[in-house]
Amino acid sequence: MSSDPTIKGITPTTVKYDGSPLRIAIVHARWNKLVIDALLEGTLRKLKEFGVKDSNIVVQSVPGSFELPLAASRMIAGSHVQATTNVNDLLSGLNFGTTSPPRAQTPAAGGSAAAPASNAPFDAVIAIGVLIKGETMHFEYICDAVSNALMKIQLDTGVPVIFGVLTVLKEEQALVRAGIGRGVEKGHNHGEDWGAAAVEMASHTRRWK
Ligand code: DLZ
Repeated sequence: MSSDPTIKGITPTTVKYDGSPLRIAIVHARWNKLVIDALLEGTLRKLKEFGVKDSNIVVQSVPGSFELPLAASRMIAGSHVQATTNVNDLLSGLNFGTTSPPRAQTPAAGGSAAAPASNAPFDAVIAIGVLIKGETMHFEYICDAVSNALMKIQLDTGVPVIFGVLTVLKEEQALVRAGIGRGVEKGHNHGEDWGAAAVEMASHTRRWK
């Protein structure tokens, strides 16, 4: 085996995108929760790093990945959808198997210190799911249906839909892609890339209108 560094992965952009005017929806499945929680944490952390305001992030869970396209589609159609959970409270409740210190609690959405909720259309939707191959053809059908449907939604609506769906053959592959691998290699949290992709694509599509 070669010890050459891998050429895989995204080249970071040199442009500094500003997330502060953006409104972003996250829809996530609840199957394989440990990995989902880590990916959600990475996504939220990156959105906040780019300056996306807590009050402009709406997180909606659905049962499984098969439900993601409908949720993404309805979030885009119903821009009035409001957050029911404060992003920082959500972050502090996530269980993703790391030893991060607990995060400071902030007032719930609608509390006195919360920024006023916006009902502007979403600039991007991030769909997060973890599909792990089992013994049947279930995996293949769901992967195919979900990836095609999410692509169709973004092309039909012009709103970027970030493909945050891991389609893995083994559990360990999912853990490593969420930065919580159990071996020496903890891996990289792909949620961070999805947060950054959402801010970049939302910024582009605002200019392309
Ligand atoms: C049924 C099912 C199976 C077997 N595996 C997964 C999975 O690995 N990841 C996931 O997100 N969802 C899974 N599901 C649930 C389906 O996505 C869907 O929620 C149900 O079939 C109900 O429509």
